[in-house]
Amino acid sequence: MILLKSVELREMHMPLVHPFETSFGRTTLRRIILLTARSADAVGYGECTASEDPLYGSETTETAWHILSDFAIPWLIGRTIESAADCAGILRPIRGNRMATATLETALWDLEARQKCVPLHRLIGGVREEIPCGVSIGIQASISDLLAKVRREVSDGYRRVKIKIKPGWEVEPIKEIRSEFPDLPLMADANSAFQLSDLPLFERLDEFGLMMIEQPLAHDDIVDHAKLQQRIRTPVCLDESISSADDARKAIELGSCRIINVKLGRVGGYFEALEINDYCSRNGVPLWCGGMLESGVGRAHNIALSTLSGFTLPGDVSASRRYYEEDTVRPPGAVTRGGTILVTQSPGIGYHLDWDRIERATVRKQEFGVS
Ligand code: OSB
Ligand code: MG
Repeated sequence: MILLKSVELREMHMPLVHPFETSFGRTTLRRIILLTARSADAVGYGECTASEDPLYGSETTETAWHILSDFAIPWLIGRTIESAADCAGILRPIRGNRMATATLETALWDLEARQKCVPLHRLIGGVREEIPCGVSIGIQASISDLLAKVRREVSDGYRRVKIKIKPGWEVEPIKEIRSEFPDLPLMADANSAFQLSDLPLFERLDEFGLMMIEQPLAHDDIVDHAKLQQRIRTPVCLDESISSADDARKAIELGSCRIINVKLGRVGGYFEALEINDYCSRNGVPLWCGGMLESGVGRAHNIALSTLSGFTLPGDVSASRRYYEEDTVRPPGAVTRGGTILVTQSPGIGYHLDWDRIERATVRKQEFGVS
């Protein structure tokens, strides 16, 4: 049983080690919301995965702050729920805004795990003690910069490399990587930068034996993706288009994708992610855990999610030092020589928050309590 007594929201400013560029833009500074949830007997942490600008999805750090502070938190505070699994149902009347609601939902799962003194991956039914890791490499200034990055990640042991593509940065970069690394598990993420009329381009990419192509077409489309998937051999993986288990079912029924990237924020938290895991496992659709340039708390949640049975492919869960010089948790998440992360066995998300670092990064804070 959880009686939510208080919640603290804080916004942190976290500079990235290198700018991260995708087809929709470039990020140099993350504005990250960290949520602390408290009951009488336990505490839990959630990190908001909304971006600074409404370019990946419609949410932003600012809209998430509004939805959390004016709706989601007031709806749950002072309430007693049986378990964290009840949170999603209470927040369901809020349409969209899933990254906002996931911040609170995931914090309550962490709280329940700490209350029960079990690791979060055990509470959600995870089956892995070690997770395979991949990297996401942003658009670079030149092909030689890109090749240098790929060499570094391969020598660090990562199990697969994903590169970001956009019109004009697709065939050439992939061709060059392929000629140097013929057997590397390689994939490309377009973040919705193309249209069905670009079919000839996708037919060319078909020759490079990519593991998959991620979200080639519109962010809210599953119909054109189905037409595209019928015409190419490379598996289509959906990211932006999947906000719920129902979306996953429809995309699979239509043949819009053969693989799904699951992000806790995009789908509203663990309850929905678990439903997607069940549905996709029953239907033989492999999953992997996506990333949103999370700091340590979000990264820890991604590690827990990656232990679920359906998450059989390496995810975008990589070492924190690729993004942040100073992370919000201690020790910062690291990757083994074999390109894996060893799952911690401590209660909850299993990492210590670095409050000194968090305080220095905090630019605003708001407290909510039972009145
Ligand atoms: O589409 O997967 C994406 C980062 C920001 C927004 C969208 C995406 C990404 C990534 C980075 O690919 C994944 C990571 O956190 O390493
Ligand atoms: Mg993506």
